[in-house]
Amino acid sequence: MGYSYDDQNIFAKILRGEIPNTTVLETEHTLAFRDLYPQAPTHVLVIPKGPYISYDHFAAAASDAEIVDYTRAIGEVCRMEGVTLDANDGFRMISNAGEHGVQEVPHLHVHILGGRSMGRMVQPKA
Ligand code: DGP
Repeated sequence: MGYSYDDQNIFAKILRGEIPNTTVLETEHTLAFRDLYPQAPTHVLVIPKGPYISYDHFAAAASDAEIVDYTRAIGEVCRMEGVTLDANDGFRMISNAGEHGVQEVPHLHVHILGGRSMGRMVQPKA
């Protein structure tokens, strides 16, 4: 069983310019844009431009250049949004994967959430 990327997912369409987005940062290998349904004053999604489904897929298959670019872009977005610890009270980074992670869009994305306390990381099981 390997990784099977669906190039009809919403973020692939955003990368192809078929769906508009509110871009926060674009680099050679990375795009960051505002979540359509923000759950905090800062809610930015950061995605690699390459066809990766999840963080584990990206970590295994992406080039060193893509991984460095993505990692630095995430930090840069935090700085641009003013949520870094040298400027503010911090943020939460989330990357959901698959069914157990409750991932809606099957293209790797990190959520950067900040501007308020995000509460406990995981809700207690009902
Ligand atoms: P996840 O559940 O981790 O796969 O999160 C997917 C996120 O993508 C969710 O917070 C809502 C957001 N989203 C879904 N469709 C769109 C879209 O068309 N544009 C933008 N900017 N965000 C979207």
